[in-house]
Amino acid sequence: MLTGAGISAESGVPTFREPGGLWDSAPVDKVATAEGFAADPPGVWQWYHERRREMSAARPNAGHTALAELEQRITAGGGEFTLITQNVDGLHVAAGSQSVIRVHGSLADVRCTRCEFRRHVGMGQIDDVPTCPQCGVPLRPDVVWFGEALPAEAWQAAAGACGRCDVFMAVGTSALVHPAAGLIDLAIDAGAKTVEINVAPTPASHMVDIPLRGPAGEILPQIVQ
Ligand code: BJW
Ligand code: ZN
Repeated sequence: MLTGAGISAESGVPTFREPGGLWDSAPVDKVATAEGFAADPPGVWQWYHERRREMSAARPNAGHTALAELEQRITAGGGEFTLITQNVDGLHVAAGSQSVIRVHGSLADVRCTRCEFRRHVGMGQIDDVPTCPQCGVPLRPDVVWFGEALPAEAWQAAAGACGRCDVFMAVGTSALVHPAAGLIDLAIDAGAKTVEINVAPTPASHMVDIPLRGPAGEILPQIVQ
């Protein structure tokens, strides 16, 4: 299972590339690259504080809950279920999903731009520009920006699961951002039955066996039923 921003849309969390989405109001190279952060830590933090505030008010929707239930059922029957998410909002864990691989990090975590310091800070209010207690430089959100490698352990686990799965679903992702979008190809190459759930077509739509058009919060509960 690969999820993207669309699964959280029905919880009120904005997506990136839809009209009116996050990339309409923020320049990607300024807020989602290491270079942009180095040039203006307060400006980038301001944008992330606003998103953290939005996320702290968001609650899991029927799509998140359905995936948690699907996992419970499959594992109770002795099967394997892996939820790979590109989302940084924490809503899958809040919904009760157990096996969650976050390939783009988490907005509830910060890390140092110089040393190995990392801390879970939750979604509550933090300093305007938090600094590292070990070396004093600005801390950054522990998310993956463009041009950065995905966390190695998470990526290996995600690629491994896709390489041995029988059924693969891509839910609420534009399938444009790599390497995450390449997980769909890995699953196809592994011979998996593939499903896409999305309100709009994506580059993956013609690749999957079953493209399902509609909101994840409606389709996923029906699949579980
Ligand atoms: C609904 C719905 C509802 C709405 N129900 N559906 C190969 C080819 C081309 C480019 C590259 C490539 N390999 C690498 C690249 C470069 C780049 C990339 O992919 N660029 C493309 C955009 C062109 N990738 C990278 O830079 C990655 N790093 C990398 O490759 O490093 C290489 C390296 C190796 C070794 C050492 C060093 C470097 C990193 C990518 C990081 C992405 N980060 C972001 C920001 C995270 C932090 C934050 O949140 O601020 O991750 S960008 C943003 O996009 C975010 C998302 O996770 C990601 C994916 O977006 P997502 O989730 O798909 O959202 P949307 O908005 O695009 O789509 C929403 C979808 O939902 C839509 O389809 C709607 O229709 C649908 N929807 N409501 C169902 N109710
Ligand atoms: Zn440090």
